[in-house]
Amino acid sequence: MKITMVIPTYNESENLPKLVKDVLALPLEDIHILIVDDNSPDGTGDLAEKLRKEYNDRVHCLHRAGKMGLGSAYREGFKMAMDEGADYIGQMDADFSHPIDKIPLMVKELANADLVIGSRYVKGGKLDENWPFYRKWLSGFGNAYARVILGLPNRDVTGGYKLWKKGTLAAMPMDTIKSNGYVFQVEMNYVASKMGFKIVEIPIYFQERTMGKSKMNLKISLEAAWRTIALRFQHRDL
Ligand SMILES: Nc1nc2c(ncn2[C@@H]2O[C@H](COP(=O)(O)OP(=O)(O)O)[C@@H](O)[C@H]2O)c(=O)[nH]1
Ligand SMILES: [Mg+2]
Repeated sequence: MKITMVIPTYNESENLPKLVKDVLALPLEDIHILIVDDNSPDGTGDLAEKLRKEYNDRVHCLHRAGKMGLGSAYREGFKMAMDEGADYIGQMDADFSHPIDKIPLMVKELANADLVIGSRYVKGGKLDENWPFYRKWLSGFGNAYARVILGLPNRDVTGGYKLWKKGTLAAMPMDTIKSNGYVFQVEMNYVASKMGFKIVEIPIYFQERTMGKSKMNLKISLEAAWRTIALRFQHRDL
């Protein structure tokens, strides 16, 4: 059972070495990492190459010319992971917000599901306790906004911690998934749900990064706000 965790990076040199070490130390025999780097100015791409050599090709790299967004990084990364024969394909951030020790449970749950989501909004799930009230509110509001507009049954629809079966991902109409920023997560969730895939959520504690900077910005938020509404029309025939 080959598992490939796809990790998009932009200026994550402070996080990447420990992240790779911790993921590959999990008690999962055939777990791999695919780093999708967008020519990070801080040298994350070179670091990824070093890690690839250090870990004897359990680390794979996809180098892109420049910052082209999270959605497009995942689209390319998924394709490469599938071409390289992964059975399970994961998505996770490079900044330790997604608890690595939950991967084995996600793998276990995926045996009886098409997609597993690490969820902040199911019982037992939680947002960083140290986040100020407005950040918690914004996250909760964004999630509720997307759930209501799109009528989604699962709880965490904006999160980016996911594990897909190859068959699920291969059946997703990727050429119709147009989001580039973080709303890509919502679009994938929406399409998977409309296609009738079985989605299971497991609770996670989402910890805010301690190193590096968030790439969230106003442009990404606005894309999320309007595209959430546009998604209803875009995928009306599904
Ligand atoms: N390759 C690539 N990675 C990105 C891009 N934007 C964000 N990321 C990565 O996506 C993950 C989530 O981003 P982050 O800034 O932590 O978002 P936040 O948690 O919402 O503040 C991190 O691993 C980032 O390095 C991008 O345009 N290209
Ligand atoms: Mg983050």
